[in-house]
Amino acid sequence: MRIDVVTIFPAFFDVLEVSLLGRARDAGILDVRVHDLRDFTHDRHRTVDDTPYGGGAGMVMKPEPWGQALDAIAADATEPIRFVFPSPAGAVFTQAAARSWAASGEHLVFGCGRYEGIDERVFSYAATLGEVSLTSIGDYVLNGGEVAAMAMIEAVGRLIPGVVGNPESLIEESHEDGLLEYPSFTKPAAWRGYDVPDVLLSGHHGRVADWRREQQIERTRARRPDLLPD
Ligand code: 6GU
Repeated sequence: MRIDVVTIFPAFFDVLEVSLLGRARDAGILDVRVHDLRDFTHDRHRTVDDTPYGGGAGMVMKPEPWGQALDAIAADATEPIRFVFPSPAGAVFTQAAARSWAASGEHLVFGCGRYEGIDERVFSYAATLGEVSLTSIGDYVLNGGEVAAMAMIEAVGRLIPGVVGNPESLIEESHEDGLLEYPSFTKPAAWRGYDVPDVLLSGHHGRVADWRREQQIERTRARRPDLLPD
């Protein structure tokens, strides 16, 4: 899977070299390329922002460097592109979106804005080159799209076959079946006065499965009732 990132802070993405995603890159399963937006400027100061028309606080990212960056990426794309612009004003990213993007065969391009955002015309222009998603990772505010893009890259990347060693671990986890994950325990069976639930030591697979399902429903009701049908 091909993923490009455009940012004024390429160093945020250095962590893509570690852990499972790093191994997937080394193995050629994920091809992630990070671009510095300032490389697409032409003035001495490598300017990427300017004051907002209509006034107001903060600065807005200028459209010209973005246009050049998106053109350069589109010019050497071999698959249909989905441009993802992380934005607290976007639709909320979900496991369903991660699944859909991972399965689509699309080339993902993350456009990370800073300041008060990107000139709105960039999104219209991007839509002439591919699909466009403005996507938030939750109802809180970050300083820019980089951390949100990292979260989405990890969520999508781990669904690409071969990135996660044991595909079964992808099935039994929070959100895949619409419920939170059941609690997990390992040895020792007794630790600092806390015991592993007897049912898990019983060797009775049917009872274990029933107990785990009850736990999933119970914690979803307690922690995330919004996920349950009314
Ligand atoms: Cl995608 N960007 C920013 N700046 N803040 C956020 C976000 C994204 N998602 C939640 N908060």
